[in-house]
Amino acid sequence: MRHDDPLLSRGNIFRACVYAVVFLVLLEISISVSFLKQGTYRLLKSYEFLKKWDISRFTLILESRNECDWMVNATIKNLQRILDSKCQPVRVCSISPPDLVGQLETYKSAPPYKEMIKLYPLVKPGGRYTPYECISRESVAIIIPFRDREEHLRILLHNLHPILQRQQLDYGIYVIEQTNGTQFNRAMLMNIGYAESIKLYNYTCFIFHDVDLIPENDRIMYDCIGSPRHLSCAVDKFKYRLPYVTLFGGVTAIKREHFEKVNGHSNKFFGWGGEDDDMFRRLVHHGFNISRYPMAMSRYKMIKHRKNAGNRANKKRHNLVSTGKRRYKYDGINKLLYSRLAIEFRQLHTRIIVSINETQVMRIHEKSN
Ligand code: UDH
Ligand code: MN
Repeated sequence: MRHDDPLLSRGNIFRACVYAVVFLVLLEISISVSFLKQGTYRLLKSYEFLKKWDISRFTLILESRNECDWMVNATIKNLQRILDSKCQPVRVCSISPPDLVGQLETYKSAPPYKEMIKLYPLVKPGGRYTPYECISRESVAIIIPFRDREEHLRILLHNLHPILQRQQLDYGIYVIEQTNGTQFNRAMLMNIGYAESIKLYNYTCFIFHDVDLIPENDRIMYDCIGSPRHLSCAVDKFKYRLPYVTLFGGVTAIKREHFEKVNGHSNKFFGWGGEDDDMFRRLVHHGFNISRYPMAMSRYKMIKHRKNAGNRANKKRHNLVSTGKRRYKYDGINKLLYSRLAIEFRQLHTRIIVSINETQVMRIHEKSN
């Protein structure tokens, strides 16, 4: 055995090579980690832009990186979707979704639920949907005040789900059902829909939707803008004309922060009529302008129906509307008295069954606040 130069022994040379390889591997890892941090940081920064609606910048930053491994480490909750879908949706959904068709033939009937759920396989239990191809700008809760209109509901769901999916919305459909025995309270049910849906998901936009109104155009976007929007302006039942200019019934869209600012709807309107006029006044009182799409676009069909016995015209409605202003502060979502009897996550909607005690609700007054 030759041991004249131990430094250059094979063993040592081999060891040196191993150290060099290990060193290079570590160097590579540390470079990747710093790149990763930088990537995550850039993503965080871009998310800030997103929040400020600077969407082009957000898209740009994401597009400039083709690989998505670094994104996998982003910890932002709202971007979980990118991760879940293996980095698929990197773009924020467009303001004008690509698959919209405009004027539509509406479905006037609907298959039984057993058949219908097969038509909408991407809808998750509770009537929830999140687009796979892009990141939605906001989350929308569709709130439907409801009692004893099962067929209308089936037809509405059959019409709405495909439209909302084409609109690329992150949405959920909530049917708020009032039990029998009291006069129907549409506005209070919508308040309950707001209160219950935000317990389930961070909704930022609300669409309050009569069960019997079917949109005839998928460009009527079910999203929220800078001011509350009245969507159902031209209804076939009224010969596609606006019955009066301050009408705010049927289908409306309101940002969560705006809805909260006006304390939601009034809870005091039992029976038919007045609650939408009260809401219109509330919004105007708080400085909002109501916006509408052009009449030619915002067309709806009302499914034919009679007045329900549990929804008699409210004789007190004119008086309630004219004295409404003094109640805005305490009559609304900050004082909601009801019992939730059930919550059911059905295949194409969430059903929330509530009972309302009219005497109790009417008794709430300023001093109790
Ligand atoms: N609603 C129910 N069940 C009821 C009452 C009302 O689900 O018993 C809900 C439903 O979402 C409905 C909305 O409240 O779309 C508005 O009630 P409505 O449809 O009875 O009111 P609308 O103003 O009708 O549309 C007025 C009576 C029309 C009579 C027409 C006679 N030709
Ligand atoms: Mn109706």
